[in-house]
Amino acid sequence: MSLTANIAEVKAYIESITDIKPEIGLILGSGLGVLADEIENPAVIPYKEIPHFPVSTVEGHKGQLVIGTLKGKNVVAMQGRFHYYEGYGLDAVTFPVRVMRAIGVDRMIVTNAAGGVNESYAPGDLMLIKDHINFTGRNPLIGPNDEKLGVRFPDMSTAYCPDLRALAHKVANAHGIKVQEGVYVGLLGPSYETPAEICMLRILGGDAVGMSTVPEVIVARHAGIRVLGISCISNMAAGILPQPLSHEEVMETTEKVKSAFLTLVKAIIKE
Ligand code: 6GU
Repeated sequence: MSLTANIAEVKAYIESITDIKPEIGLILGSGLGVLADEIENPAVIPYKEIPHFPVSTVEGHKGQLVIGTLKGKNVVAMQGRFHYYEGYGLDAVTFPVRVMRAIGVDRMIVTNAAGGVNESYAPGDLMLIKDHINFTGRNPLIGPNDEKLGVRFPDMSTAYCPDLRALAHKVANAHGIKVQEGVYVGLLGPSYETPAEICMLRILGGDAVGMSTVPEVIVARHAGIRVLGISCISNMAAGILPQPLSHEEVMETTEKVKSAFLTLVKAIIKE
C-alpha cells in the first residue's frame, strides 16, 4: 500500500470515531503528555488500534491520540511519540504528522525534553525553538516524492514559524513565564552525547540537544503545517555539570516544570 492510501485509511478510521476536525496538532514529549489529559470531550485512540501506526515503547509515553477541545480550539494530541532510536523507520516516526495534516491540522506545537547546551540555561527552563540543526544524518523525505503531499525540496528557512513564536513570547510575558529562545540540535540517540560532542554542538550554534522533533518538523514543513517548538530543558548536557546524566533526572525536571509548561501551551492555544 502507498503512503497516501495508508493516510486515507487512518483518516477514515479517525473520522469514524469522532466528528471533531482538529486545527491544531500537539506532539507531546517525555513527561509532557499530561497536557492531553486536559483535553475536553476527548476521543482517546490508542496507537495500537490505529491502522499503520507504530506502537510506542518508551517509559513516560502513553501511546495514544487524543482528539477534543482545549481552550475552545479543536486539537489532536499525540500523547507519546515515536523515536528513531526505538527502531522505527523515519516513515513510521513521521506518519502521525501526515495523518494530522490529513484530518485538518495546519498548525502544530511540538514539544520535547532536551539537554541544555547553552551554559546560561538551567534545568527547568522552557526554550522556544528558533531553528534546528539536523544532526541525525538522515531525512524523512528521502525517497520518491509524492507531489500531493508536498514539494520535492521544501524550504526550511522558517521551519519554526516566526509569528507563532512571537505569539508564544507575548503569551509567556503576559503570564510571567520566563522562556529562552534557541537552536535545537536533533541527534539519533539513544546514548547521550559525550562532553566533546556537546562542546562541538555549542560551537556550531546549538542551545539544546535532543533525540526527537527534527524528523516530525521536516515532514510538517513538507506538508505545509506551521510549527511552534518548545523544549523543556530537563538537564544540562554532558560536560557542563559534574553529575552524570540520567533519564530519571529528565523525568524529575519535566515533572517540576509541568505547571508552567501547561499554562504556557494552553494560553498559546487559546490565542
Ligand atoms: Cl543531554 N541529549 C539528548 N540527545 N537528549 C536529551 C538530553 C541530552 N537530555 C534530555 N534529552
